[in-house]
Amino acid sequence: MVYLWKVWAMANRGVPDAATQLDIFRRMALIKANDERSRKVIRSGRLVMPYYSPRGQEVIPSAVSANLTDDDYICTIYRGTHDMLAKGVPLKDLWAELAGRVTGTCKGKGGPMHITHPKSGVMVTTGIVGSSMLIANGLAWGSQLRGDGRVTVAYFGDGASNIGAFHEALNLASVWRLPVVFVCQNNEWGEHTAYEKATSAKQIADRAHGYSIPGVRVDGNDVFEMYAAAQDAIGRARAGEGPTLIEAMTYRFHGHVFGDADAYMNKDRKAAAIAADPVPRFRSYLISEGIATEERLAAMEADIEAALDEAVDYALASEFPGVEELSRDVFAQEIA
Ligand SMILES: Cc1ncc(C[n+]2csc(CCOP(=O)(O)OP(=O)(O)O)c2C)c(N)n1
Repeated sequence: MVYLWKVWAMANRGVPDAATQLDIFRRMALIKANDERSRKVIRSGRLVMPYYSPRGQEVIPSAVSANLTDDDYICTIYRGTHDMLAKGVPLKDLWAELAGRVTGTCKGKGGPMHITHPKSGVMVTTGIVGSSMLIANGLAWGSQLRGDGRVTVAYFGDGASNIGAFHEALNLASVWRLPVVFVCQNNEWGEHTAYEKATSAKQIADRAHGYSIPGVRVDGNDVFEMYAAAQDAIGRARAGEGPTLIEAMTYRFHGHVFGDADAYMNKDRKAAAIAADPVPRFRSYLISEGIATEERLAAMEADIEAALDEAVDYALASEFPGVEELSRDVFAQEIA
C-alpha cells in the first residue's frame, strides 16, 4: 500500500491536488478583483496613490504561495500587491496602508510602496529596483543560523536582473547555500523599456549557471508549470540544498504605473496577452474538469467583492497617523 502511494506520489510530483487548485484560483481571483477595485477607487478620486498594476501576473505568486507556509517569508516590490495578497496579507490592513491610515500594516507610515506585514510573512516591499534579493538573503541567512526551516522568496522584475545587486545576491546565496528562491517575474517590460532592448541574456534563467545554482524558465501564466517549479525550488531550499532562480514568463496588461498611456506597448502583443488572460482561463479549466461548479466560483468571487467593499470603507474611514508617530518605530528596541 505504502509502495503504491509512493509510486503515485512520484508520478504526480508537482501536480497540485483539486483542493490546492481551488486555493490557487481563490488567490488569483482575489488579486484580479483587488486590481480592478484599486483602479476604480483611484479613478473615482476617493484615494490618490501611486499604483503599479500586477494584472496579468496573478498565477506566479498564487502558485508559489500554495507551496509556502504562513511562517515563510517574501520580499517584494512596488508592483507586488499580487505577491502580498497571495501570501495572505489581510485586505483591511493592506487597504488602510495604501490609504496611509493608522490602521494599516505600517500604521500608515509606509504607504503603497512599502507594505510590510511580518505576521503574514510579507517582510518588505521596496521601490529600489534590485534590492528585494539582498534583503531576502539577509532573512534567509537568519533562518539558516536559527535553523527555523523557513524559506524566503524574493520577487522582482526582469529589469532588476540587470542591476548589480541581483548578481551579488545570487553569488552569496550560492556560496552560503541560503534557503532562498529568486522569482523573476519577466513581464517583458522594465518601466517603458522592452526586455530585449536592455537585457543581454536570451533567458534570465541562464544567468543562474554563472553562480552554480539551478535556473529555470517557466510559463508563469501556467498554474501547473509554475506550481511544479515553485515546489521543486522551495523543496530544495527547505532541504538545505540552496537557492534556485525561477524566471516566470508573463505579461503586464497595463502601463508601468496608473496613468501611463502605454502607447509604447505593441498593441497586438498586448491584445494577445489579454486574450490569454490566465484568470478566466484557469476558471474555465476548473469548471470543465469538474473541480468546481460555476455557482461555487461565482460565490467565491462575490465573497471577494464583499470583502473588498468592507476593506475600502474601513481604510477610508480610518484616521491618519498623528504627528507623535513620526519618530516611533524608526529604531528597534534594544533587547536587554
Ligand atoms: C535602483 C533603481 N533604479 C531605477 C529605478 C526606477 N525604476 C522604477 S521601476 C523600474 C523598472 C523596473 O522593471 P522590472 O524590474 O522589470 O520590474 P516591473 O516594474 O516590470 O515589475 C525602474 C527602472 C528605481 N526605482 N530603482
